[in-house]
Amino acid sequence: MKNNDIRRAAGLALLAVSTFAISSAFAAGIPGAPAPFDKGGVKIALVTYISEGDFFQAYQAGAEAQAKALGIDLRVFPGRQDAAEQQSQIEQAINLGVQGIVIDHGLPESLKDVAQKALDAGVKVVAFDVNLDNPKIPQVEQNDHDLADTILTQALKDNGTSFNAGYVYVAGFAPLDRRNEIWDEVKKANPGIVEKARFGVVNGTTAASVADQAKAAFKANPDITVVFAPYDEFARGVKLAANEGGFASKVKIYSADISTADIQEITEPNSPWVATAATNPAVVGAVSIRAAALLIAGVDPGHNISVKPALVTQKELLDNGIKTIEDLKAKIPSFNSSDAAQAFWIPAS
Ligand code: SR1
Repeated sequence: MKNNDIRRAAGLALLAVSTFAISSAFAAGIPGAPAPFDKGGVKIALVTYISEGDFFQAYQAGAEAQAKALGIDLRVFPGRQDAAEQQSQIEQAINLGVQGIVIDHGLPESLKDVAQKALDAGVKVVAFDVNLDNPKIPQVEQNDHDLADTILTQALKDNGTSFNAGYVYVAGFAPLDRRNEIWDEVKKANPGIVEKARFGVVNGTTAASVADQAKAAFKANPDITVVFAPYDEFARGVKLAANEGGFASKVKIYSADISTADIQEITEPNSPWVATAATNPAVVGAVSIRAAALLIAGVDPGHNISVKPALVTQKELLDNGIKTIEDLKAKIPSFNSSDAAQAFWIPAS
């Protein structure tokens, strides 16, 4: 190791240690909880692949709140859509001596080996929305088949079974791949649906990049009337393109996910974004931490852990004056909490 590398490693270790020291000030243990939660001092890493956007920020906030309630020192490694960096962050987490790692999205090929390395080191691993294909690693998801089925059923209800569609998709992301399976089924069952354009990108500025692609797609296919954009950053991009290109009045956008900013976009006058199917990402973040905590306590949380999505339409938001996620929590019980990965000793977040 060169001197620069040694200094960098020492700096990272110091940063990590001080992060733990600050956040563990309240970690005195939970009376009646199984070890090691009865004494406290449990360390978990949340290693993300995507950190931009409302969904991922809310997911992280939910994970942090649940970690705090459990007295866990949570170290968050923010992803930058960089597979090599995410891999190296998992290595760092193992070296820091965490008891658990939550891997949030990523590319399976770059993660399977390092996840196995963590397991071999005795670290418990939970995967959210990345299929690590390992019986020892529970998989958390938002029931993406159900999610896609829910939103596409609404699209058929609004538009009938024959329409020209645009579709936003990037292969390789587990939730998008699962949603794509349902899109394929719906097209097969309804031959009147014609997919005129397919585009998509996931990067640090997904919405803006998708907007550029959508502009070109609308220009080349002015007869598109429905866009399936099953990620809120995709939907924002398509909406921007539809507004700027003058297509907003004849296009309807169906998406996944929701946030307070999304609610504003959906409910603004003449918005083409008419419905979404979504969970509260903060609830999913909390579930991911609870699954890791159960594993650390020696309890099997189950292999497939699912948080059920709900349909949210523009009409419902407008009719009920819903402006924020907090407002939505009052209407949709599953936006407050989930039964997944619960135990009597786990406090609510
Ligand atoms: C690039 S994958 C984006 C999706 O991940 C989460 O499952 C969110 O629902 C989002 O749509």
